[in-house]
Amino acid sequence: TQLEQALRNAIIANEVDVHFQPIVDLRNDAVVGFEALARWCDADLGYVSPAVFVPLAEERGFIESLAETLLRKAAHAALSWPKELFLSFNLSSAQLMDPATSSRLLTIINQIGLDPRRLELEITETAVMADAETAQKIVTELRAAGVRVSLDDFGTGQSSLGRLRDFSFDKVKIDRAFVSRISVDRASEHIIKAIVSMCEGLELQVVAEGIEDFSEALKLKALGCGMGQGYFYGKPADAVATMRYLSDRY
Ligand code: G
Ligand code: G
Ligand code: MN
Ligand code: NA
Repeated sequence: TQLEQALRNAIIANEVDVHFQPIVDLRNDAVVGFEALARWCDADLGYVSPAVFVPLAEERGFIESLAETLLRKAAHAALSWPKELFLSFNLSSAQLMDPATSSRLLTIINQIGLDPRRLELEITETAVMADAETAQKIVTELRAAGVRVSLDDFGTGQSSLGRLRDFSFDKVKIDRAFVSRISVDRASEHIIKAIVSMCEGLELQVVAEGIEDFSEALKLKALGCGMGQGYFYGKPADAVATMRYLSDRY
């Protein structure tokens, strides 16, 4: 298709970009890391969402080359940041089904010189479930190299608490569906409180996603959530704007 060809060309031409959204320590609002988010604007097709082109690349079998371009750009940017903040990178389900993924990712950051302890990989429960055995193997290899792994969109999809016991993660990202309802219904507040308490027991870090205003930030702090992310702290921005954001602070 036209979209597929345009995407293949954009990857080769290095035109798929990566933006960065800050993740903060909720106790003091200090930036602790950034999530890398793929962005692509085609000359003819205009802006195409990663929710469209990532699955397309997976289906058509070129997710590896897309992921490699993105990780290269993201890791390069992270090297130039004024502090050793972590870089959080999303893994797709096809990558979690490919046993070569761990060595591929480690080779890339090793070539670029990014310390694996600064890399964090976001995976979803849905992606893990597609091939739990392979996913487990990949995660184990990455964690052995010092890379941290977070469970993204927690609380949505086919969540299983058993997954938290059987799988070794470092961090849980609470889906913004809960955060966006925290001011309007008590149920979301109770659910977040329960997730935070469970994660404390399991020694997992917690990030609340999609914080859009001050009152949500206050509530999450009060609930003991350690980290936050969302438009209130910063929208995803390109590498140059991200450097500016950081130099204003550090
Ligand atoms: O940034 P935005 O809200 O448009 O992202 C839409 C979806 O695309 C989200 O689910 C996000 O996790 C996913 N996404 C964004 N960038 C990447 C990426 O680099 N790799 C993968 N696998 N998914 C991404
Ligand atoms: O699936 P994942 O959690 O990786 O998706 C992250 C996406 O959520 C990013 O692409 C980003 O554009 C979007 N996002 C980040 N912060 C906010 C926010 O505060 N509000 C909304 N509506 N979307 C957000
Ligand atoms: Mn994510
Ligand atoms: Na998420």
